[in-house]
Amino acid sequence: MSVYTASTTAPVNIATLKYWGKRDKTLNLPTNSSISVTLAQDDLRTLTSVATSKSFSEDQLWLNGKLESLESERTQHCLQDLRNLRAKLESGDSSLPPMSTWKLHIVSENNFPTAAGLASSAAGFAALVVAIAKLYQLPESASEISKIARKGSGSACRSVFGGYVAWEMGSEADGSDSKAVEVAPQSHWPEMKAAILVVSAAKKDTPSTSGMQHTVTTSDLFQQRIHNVVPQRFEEMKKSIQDRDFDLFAELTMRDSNSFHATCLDSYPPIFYMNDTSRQIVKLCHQINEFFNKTIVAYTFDAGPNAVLYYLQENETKLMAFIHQVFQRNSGWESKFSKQDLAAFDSYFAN
Ligand code: 2P0
Repeated sequence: MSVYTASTTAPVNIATLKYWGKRDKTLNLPTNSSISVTLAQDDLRTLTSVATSKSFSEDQLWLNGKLESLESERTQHCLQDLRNLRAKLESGDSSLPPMSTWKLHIVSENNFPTAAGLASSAAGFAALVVAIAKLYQLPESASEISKIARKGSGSACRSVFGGYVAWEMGSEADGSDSKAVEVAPQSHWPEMKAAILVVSAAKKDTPSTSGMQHTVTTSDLFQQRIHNVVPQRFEEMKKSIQDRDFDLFAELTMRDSNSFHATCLDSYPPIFYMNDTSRQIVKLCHQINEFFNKTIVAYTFDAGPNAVLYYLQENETKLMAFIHQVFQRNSGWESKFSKQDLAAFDSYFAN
């Protein structure tokens, strides 16, 4: 009996303009548009392989080597949408094997440690949906496929693309215009780099899905954010990427992280994702930019205390020297700094 297979990888994405709030919980329709930068696939990605055959008796998923349930409503939503599209194809071409009625075996693995504190759901759902779309040979565009990944997890729609990605919130009640689009490919701005500073590997105490709904229903500041802040910032950030304007990109990214965490703090009772170390990193980044009299680094924090820093390759050593100096860890960067750099940082911190 024939077994048909397909594989794909999907990258981890980190939002620089945050998605926080749903206007429809079942369809994962957001209250604002968002933008993300994809982390390099060689570093952080989910690899998913799918197989289907008439002989398979049930849908099965192995996640990082463990058999997991596929029963969640979100996963079922994605599988159903993909099967419906495949069934439509089959109804127009009787030579196609009737895969839409067969069971699926799915094997998925992340190449990044759970301790990095990165949400794996975005890359995971994106890889799942893209792998099955490939298996089914669906002709739909990546943006169309992103709408299915969105139903798995909102931020997953952005991981269908690499590089710089926008998730347009859309306005239709059925979600037909709430999709990811490419702002620019990674090759447009290859000097952009990201570093993750792991502050804590502990599981976050307020999950994103319930946290954002709590903010929507209790924060006054949230209304200000979605109506008066994000729409303009969305256009400005896209332009900063298109123009490769790091200064502007960095400022918008830091402001948006602060704005998102401010709405969390303004929720009632408040939600705290950042901790003292996170705040120390925020302060440090501003100090670094002040020290160099130039914006060389931007921070952003998701629904947890870990920092993601964005910087240009040319500034990597300077930036890491500074961070190393402050946190005094065995970072492996010691040997890369010049004596002059270290002396300059020493005297800065001595003052
Ligand atoms: C984002 N986050 O834009 C924002 C910033 C966390 C902070 O998307 O309920 O896991 O599955 O749609 O996508 C985390 O939320 O939530 C998230 P669901 P998701 O990346």
